[in-house]
Amino acid sequence: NRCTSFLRENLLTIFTIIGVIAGSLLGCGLRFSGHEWSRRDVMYFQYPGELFLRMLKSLIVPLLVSSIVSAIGSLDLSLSGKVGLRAIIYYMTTTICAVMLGIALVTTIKPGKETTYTQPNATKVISKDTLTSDTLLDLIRNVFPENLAQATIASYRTKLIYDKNDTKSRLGELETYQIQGEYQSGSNVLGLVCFSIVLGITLGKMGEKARPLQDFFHSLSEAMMIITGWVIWLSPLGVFFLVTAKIMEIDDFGDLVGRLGKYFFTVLLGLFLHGFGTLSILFILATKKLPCKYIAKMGQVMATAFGTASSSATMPITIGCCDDMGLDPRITRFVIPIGATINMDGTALYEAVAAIFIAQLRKVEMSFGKIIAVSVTATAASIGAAGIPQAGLVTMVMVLDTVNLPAEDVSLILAVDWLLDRFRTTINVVCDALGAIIVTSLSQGDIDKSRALNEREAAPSH
Ligand code: DAS
Repeated sequence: NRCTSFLRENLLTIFTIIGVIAGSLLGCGLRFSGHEWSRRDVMYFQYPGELFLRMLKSLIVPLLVSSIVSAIGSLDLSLSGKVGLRAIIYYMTTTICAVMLGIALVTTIKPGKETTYTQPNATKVISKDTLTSDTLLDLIRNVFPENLAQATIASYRTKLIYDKNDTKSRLGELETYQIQGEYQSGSNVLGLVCFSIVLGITLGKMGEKARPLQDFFHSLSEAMMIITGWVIWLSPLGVFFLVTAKIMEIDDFGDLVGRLGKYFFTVLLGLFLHGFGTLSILFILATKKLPCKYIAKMGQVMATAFGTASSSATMPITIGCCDDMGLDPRITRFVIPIGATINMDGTALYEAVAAIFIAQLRKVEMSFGKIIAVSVTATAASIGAAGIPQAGLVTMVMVLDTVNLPAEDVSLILAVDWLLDRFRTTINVVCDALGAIIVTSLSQGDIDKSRALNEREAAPSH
């Protein structure tokens, strides 16, 4: 009956993983059936999956704001300060480790050395109001959005337009490869996070006067988690259709095993070593426990992250997973939404590897100074990237700009980005979840002290 209880507990995860595998098989079957699928066919297959993704995305803003505000508001200020500091130190440490690991691997394996460089016929069209070289200033500017309601609407897109005769797309008409990175909304979600933190601190300071607002945000957060519990049951079908449609529209697999094979392997190796090396070591150092039994409980989170390629959409499920692990919900609802927005180790590693891979393709020597520049901008770009599909590809334009590589070269790695995105998103989410466990464990002493203090204050004076 241990087996049956395991199956019952993990039924949804097992079916979601089956959804990913079945979607991959059907996608390959349809892709290699020889039938030319039109964009409309692909859209029909993608449609149910897109609805699932939109349901999860619609929870992001109300859950993010209500969780952060209610969590910080319910912690006393000194405790929330310590928790926040520990979380930021964890995020920066893991992201910098990921970038360094990525750079060590790409400069050792040199995936771009003997690969022939073919000038992409993609003319990058960046409309005037989007990415410019002062993106770092954009990123900081968006931490303070002038209009909260608008904060998650602005989208940003790079149009890589293949000219007709060279387009590798099998979908016929001139394919404008829009990577809708919603880069601005990614930064603007940063703005919501910043506002929520400030509001949470304010409610904490206001004490009893803030009770109505505090209760409102607490109830809103709980309500969002209940809705998440309903939506999550659609995961197997949702990821099945998302993966099927994505594979149906892949231009050519040749890149995957040919020109980009070594690059693909370098990124995967980096993500694997970071996930099961760096993060595990940090986890053991911080909690004195082995991470495996916790990672074993993250199956649904990893399957959803892999299926949707969106860490923001997976965020409600990550919070639910931490609740199931018995973590303090005030800590979880504080650090997970922030982590899902700014802590993307997988993306940071990927952007550092991709930028140096492209430099190798172009036979551009990377001086130590340039490598440092790539490290800094890859870290910043991962903070600025939104938790949505292929956001890391979009913000990588910022990394290329820094080392004077043309942004069009993003199109050189486009062919495999849809798959690497899924792996790096899974690492992003696992890092966030492990972070919640680590921060809770490091803050346990402060939590107990704060609880004892509150109980003493609440106890009737004798
Ligand atoms: N897909 C992004 C995420 O959701 C990561 C990326 O694009 O790099 O985390």
